[in-house]
Amino acid sequence: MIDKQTRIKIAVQKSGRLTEHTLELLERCGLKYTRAPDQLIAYGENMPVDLLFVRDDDIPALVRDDICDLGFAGRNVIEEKRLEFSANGISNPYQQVCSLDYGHCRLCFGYPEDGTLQTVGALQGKRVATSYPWIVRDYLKQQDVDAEIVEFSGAVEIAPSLGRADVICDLVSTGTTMTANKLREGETILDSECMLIKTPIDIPDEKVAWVNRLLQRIEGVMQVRESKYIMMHAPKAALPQIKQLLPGAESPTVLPLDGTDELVAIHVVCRETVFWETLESLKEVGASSVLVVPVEKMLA
Ligand code: PRT
Ligand code: ZN
Repeated sequence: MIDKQTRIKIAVQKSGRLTEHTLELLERCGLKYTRAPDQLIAYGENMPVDLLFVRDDDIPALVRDDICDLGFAGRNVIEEKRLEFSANGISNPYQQVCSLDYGHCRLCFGYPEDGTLQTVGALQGKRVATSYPWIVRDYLKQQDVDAEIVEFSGAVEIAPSLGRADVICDLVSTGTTMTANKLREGETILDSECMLIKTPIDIPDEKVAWVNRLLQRIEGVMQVRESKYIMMHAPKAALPQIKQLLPGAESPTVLPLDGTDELVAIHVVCRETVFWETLESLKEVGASSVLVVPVEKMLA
């Protein structure tokens, strides 16, 4: 059964666009768990961690109420619920720990292609269909536009053709859905990706070490995504130029090479993508035998 005191509870989307990436991230942090089909809780086998599988919309409240210590959800959902909590007098409902570079999308206005409305400025007195009433209302207020919000829980794109709204404001990733519904993408009001949130309440002593360990591992997994370990031989004199060429590099390790005083071996971790152009530039300043290998794990 759930041991509230010592086991970390993490809210994960049950089935949707964030599920696979989130579980993969947790697995890369070393978590092993068993999940029986249709079960709402999975128990960690090698860490005191339990996963609660829920709808993404429920994740902010589970974290805010300290039922879960951590939760993974899109910034769109986190911000929408934050504004709703705030309107109900609850400030700082959760701590936003980090963004996770998956689940990317944007919350955008969509204008009917055959209509005259083109910008937010023209929406005075018009109807906007959205699943994000708090974010949209907040944005319109900032723009000094008084429009009616028509709340839709899904299929927002069809609201204008049903005559239920004049424009929409919905999530877009490729843009195909808007185009298919004869809508032109307009202003972006929020850029979103999956985020990790944490309970506003201090984590109890019994759990704090494992929570910190998990957060550190998540940071490590994020860092190694783009990181590369680069090895090369180069003239000692070219070291300053080589350092400048390497994106996001830490201090390189410089090792002597047998049989030569001029050449050295250089090993370095780069935290950004290494392009072919960079390798070609390294060669131009005298580097040879350049090897670029992916980094599997990193602990800062
Ligand atoms: O059941 P549950 O409530 O958990 O799931 P859900 O249906 O609410 O969410 P889900 O799985 O569709 O999305 C989860 C999260 O993924 C969202 O909250 C976003 O943070 C993120 N995400 C990324 C997206 C999209 N991309 C996306 N394209 N969420 C929704 N869409 C929809 C959008 O609403 C529109 O209908 O996809 C359509 C547009 O896609 P394109 O590619 O045609 O532009
Ligand atoms: Zn949802």
